Amino acid sequence: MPPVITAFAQSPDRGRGLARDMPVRWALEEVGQPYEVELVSFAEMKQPVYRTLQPFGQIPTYREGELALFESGAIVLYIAQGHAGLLPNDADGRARAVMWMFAALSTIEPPIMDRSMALILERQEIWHEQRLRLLEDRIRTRLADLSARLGDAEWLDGAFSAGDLMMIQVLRRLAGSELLEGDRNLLAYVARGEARPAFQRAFAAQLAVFNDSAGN
Ligand code: GTB
Repeated sequence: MPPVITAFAQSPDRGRGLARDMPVRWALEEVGQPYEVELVSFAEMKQPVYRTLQPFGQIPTYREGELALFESGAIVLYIAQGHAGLLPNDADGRARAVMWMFAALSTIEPPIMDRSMALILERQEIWHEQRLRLLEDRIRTRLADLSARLGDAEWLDGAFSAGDLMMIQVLRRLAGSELLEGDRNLLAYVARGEARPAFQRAFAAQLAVFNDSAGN
């Protein structure tokens, strides 16, 4: 039986590949592992039966035999550890790829998520502009450091790895913003990730869900 992941039946991102089933789909495509998708509504995600899989009532989850996982980063790591293609063979290289996954999720993503939330939830507040400037300055600093570290390399540490996958997915949340557009190096890095055939297949699969749900 192929693994089964859960994803939004109706994704609020309208198929832009920003929901967190995207990195899981991308990882599965990179390693050539077929998978099935169970689509869940917001109401279903909050039911006790779903919360046995995901205590916070969120997507994605991953089931394979007796194993049930949640947290997109943990799922991508599990997939990467079980297949060739997303982690280097040598122990030091593997540890560094995992380090980059953590850097994506715990150093780069937090201010980016805070900005997304501020744009959605805090526009009416009198302090919105001030907070947005502060968050964007924080993001700029992080991106400049990341860009300097990447330099003119293709990927963060040798061959493409799960670290790049998570980092590129996090950076994609800034698509269309001058924060990313203003850094040609990182913009090209994201474009290289998005050009990978595995990314394209994953993106097409989640977009098809949106198109079906919208009757397109
Ligand atoms: N840390 C968890 C993980 O990485 O798996 C976070 C999971 C999570 O945030 N899931 C979101 C969810 O299920 C969907 S991806 N939310 C429903 C809820 O909490 O009730 C986050 C997301 C949502 C929407 C957009 N968007 O519209 O662009 C992008 C990303």
